[in-house]
Amino acid sequence: MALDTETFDHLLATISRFVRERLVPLEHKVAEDDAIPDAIKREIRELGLFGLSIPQDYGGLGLDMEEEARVAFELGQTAPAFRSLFGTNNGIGSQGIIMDGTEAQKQAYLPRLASGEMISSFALTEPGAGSDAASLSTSARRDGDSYILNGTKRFITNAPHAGLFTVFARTDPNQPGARGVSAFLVEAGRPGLSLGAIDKKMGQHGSHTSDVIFEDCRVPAEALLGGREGQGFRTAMKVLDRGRLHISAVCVGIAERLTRDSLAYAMERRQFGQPIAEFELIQAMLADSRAEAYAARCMVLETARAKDRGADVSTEAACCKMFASEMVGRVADRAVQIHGGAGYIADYGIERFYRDVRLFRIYEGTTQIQQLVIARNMIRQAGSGKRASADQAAASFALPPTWR
Ligand code: COS
Repeated sequence: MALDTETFDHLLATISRFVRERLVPLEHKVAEDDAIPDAIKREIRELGLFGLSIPQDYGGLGLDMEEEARVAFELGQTAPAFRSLFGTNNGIGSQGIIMDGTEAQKQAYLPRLASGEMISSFALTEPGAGSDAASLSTSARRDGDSYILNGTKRFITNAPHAGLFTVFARTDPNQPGARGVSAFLVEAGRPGLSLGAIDKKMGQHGSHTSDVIFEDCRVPAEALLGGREGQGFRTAMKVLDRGRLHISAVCVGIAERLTRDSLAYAMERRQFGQPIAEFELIQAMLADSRAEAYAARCMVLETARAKDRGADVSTEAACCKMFASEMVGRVADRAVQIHGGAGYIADYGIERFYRDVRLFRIYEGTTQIQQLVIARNMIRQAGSGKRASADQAAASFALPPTWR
């Protein structure tokens, strides 16, 4: 544990209270206004939520993965737009710097990201490069002691609010795949960097995405993440391994919230002379949701602990993301069904969650990409004839022993 048990329990209880007392009552307003009130943003900053996973040396709380997952279970108890505000600072927007940045880059940005003074975005996806991230075409041409960036990034979370972008661009035009890709830390406001209009999305209103456009955008050579070309794709993959685990934990939290709301409704709503919770067909849906959320919670915690022990959890994180994001989709669908007509009406908020959770099966790697990652790793491991390390074996404890 990064924090002592008492400190962490206190933090968790504070976040839980904040979510229930401050955020849940505002869910509808945030979705209607497509904006999070400034007062709430301030409280989120004061609670330290922007720096949950940023090391203490750089001003964050320095939570380990298990602690972060347990916080994410709590954050999932409300509309995901709130978490999205500080999600990039803790995850895909800061982890590249933490994992592969130079000391100067860490000093320059992490304290500001941890305090929430600066918002960060992860600019990987392009109009022509989504799941096939290694085919990206944004270019970064070396010119003296700077690089000149050209290209467009698409669906970039928090771009309209970002002060810093981790931008993935091709520094070697002769290397078409992953090896030609480098990562850059580009500050907002640079000449040649502009944003597209805010995207109109299916859900998660209050969280914003847009295009990020580079037109002869000159950045100093020190903006190259880690000071090394050709490492960008590996950085992106490592960041996503971690991000996928965090998203899985959020899915668990939302599934638990929707199951609780469904149970409360089923116990109150009466039909045929009794609460509908007395009907076995409703009970079956409640039980399925409860069991599936529990399974995902166990997977996430087990994988988080293995990651904290230093194991390579690429396969397990993909398993978690695939299962948890599909699971919360099923739970949200059942929640609408249990609420019946009320589930389809905006006032009850269930249809909002139904739309919100749809994104989890798409971003940070679609379900199909998770399947690909899992199967490819299985084949690679089997083909190499190597047994998994002890840590990996522990992380994949659910597999039959002969598979390890
Ligand atoms: N950790 C560290 N390095 C990794 C890695 C991981 N999890 N996964 C891959 N790499 C490395 C590989 O080792 C390889 O390095 P070498 O060339 O030195 O051997 C390099 O990265 C390329 O890997 P690979 O050949 O597997 O790349 P592919 O082009 O086949 O793509 C997928 C792999 C499809 C898995 C990748 O493109 C992907 O995850 N796509 C989804 C992108 C995504 O999630 N987008 C969401 C937008 S961000 S919100």
